[in-house]
Amino acid sequence: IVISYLFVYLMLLMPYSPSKILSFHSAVIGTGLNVKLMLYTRKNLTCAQAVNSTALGNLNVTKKTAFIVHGFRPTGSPPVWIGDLVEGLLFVEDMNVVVVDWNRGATTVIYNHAASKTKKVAVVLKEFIDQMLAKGASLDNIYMIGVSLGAHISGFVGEMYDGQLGRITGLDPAGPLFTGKPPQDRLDPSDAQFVDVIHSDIDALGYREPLGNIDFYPNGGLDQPGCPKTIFGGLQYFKCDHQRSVYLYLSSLRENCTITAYPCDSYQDYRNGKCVSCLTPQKESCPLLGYYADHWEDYLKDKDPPMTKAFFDTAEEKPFCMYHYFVDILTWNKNIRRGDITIKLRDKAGSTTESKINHEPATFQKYHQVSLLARFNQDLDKVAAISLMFSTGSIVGPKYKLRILRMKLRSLAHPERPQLCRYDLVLTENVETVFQPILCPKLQM
Ligand SMILES: [Ca+2]
Ligand SMILES: [Ca+2]
Repeated sequence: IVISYLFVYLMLLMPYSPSKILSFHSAVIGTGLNVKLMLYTRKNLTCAQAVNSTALGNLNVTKKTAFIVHGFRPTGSPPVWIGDLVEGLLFVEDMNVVVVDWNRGATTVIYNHAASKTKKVAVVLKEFIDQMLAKGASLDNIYMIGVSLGAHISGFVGEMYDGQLGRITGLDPAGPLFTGKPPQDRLDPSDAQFVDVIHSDIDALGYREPLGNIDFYPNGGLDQPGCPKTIFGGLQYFKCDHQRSVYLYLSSLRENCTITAYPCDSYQDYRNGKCVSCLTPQKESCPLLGYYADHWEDYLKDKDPPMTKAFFDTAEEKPFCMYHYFVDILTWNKNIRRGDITIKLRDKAGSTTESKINHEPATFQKYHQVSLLARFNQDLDKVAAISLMFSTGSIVGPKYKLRILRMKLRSLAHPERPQLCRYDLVLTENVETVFQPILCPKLQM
């Protein structure tokens, strides 16, 4: 297993420019630990300033300071997303952003060596933060964003301050060599005042179990839509799921759609629509993924233990958000029917969006209302037409009919929007039925 992970890590994040590949010799023996700290502020957005514990440069200790700590890098080039992350953070808030480049330490074919250096990187960071504190900075204002191995490094720094750091965000924290380790040897919720984690590749490079106050599992956390499913996808096959955590976080800084997550015990329960109310009337929404996840800090830390798992689905590409609706269906077939529902919406302008509810067959029983969770890539405000299709998955045999007494469509994100209804429909299997919805009567159960 270790060998296969070595291979995967070797492939991971290979540079796009061959000239940057280190010589085989230095790659194999590994180079010494050399941690570089590069400071960006709104004054120097594009040109980094090298800082260290004796020279803080432009760093303004009265402002928030975000540290970006990357993961294992078998070659010398910086990760492709670093620039976007720096820019995004400075776009949303006037702060100090310090990129922690421990490339040299991470530049070794041996993942185990890189992993063993994580605690040393943490010590260097502590020296720097100690100097910031001496100059008047507050631990409350320290925010560490750690990617892969970098998430555990952030945890080690936090532990050295007894969890008094303001916040740690772990982006797909590394699994190999860390899974099953005690809290002091990995990221855990006690490492900072608030710890939020995105798990996007729990079946390979990431860490399966929860590690923070809130743990987000996009699309269940195993595999991400739009990523190659086979090795024929090349390098993307190895790193795409893992890196998606970074891109999802980035979308919270840039995109105008916010990703809402639903606290739930399991992905299956989420898909079955069991976890859509966040049960906190004082909150305006369910938890948000990414930069603004800390809006939920007080609520999440009040729980015992202070850990929450949250699930959501994403689209294949930017901006990743999906819009959740409930499709309530009341049927009157004599016999129980099981099958998938595909629903399409069309607005007055002609835009369409589709959702297949096919993760497991829905069960339709006479006079029982079934509430299906539908997820659309677009949020159509004024729905002019709806199409429904019912399928049992069988190609031969009789075409079943689904007799619908009432269907109702309601937005989860916008419960104040009028609900759309339709009565007395008969769906023939695998045949799309298009109709105009009407507003549901008020006070309807
Ligand atoms: Ca820890
Ligand atoms: Ca995966």
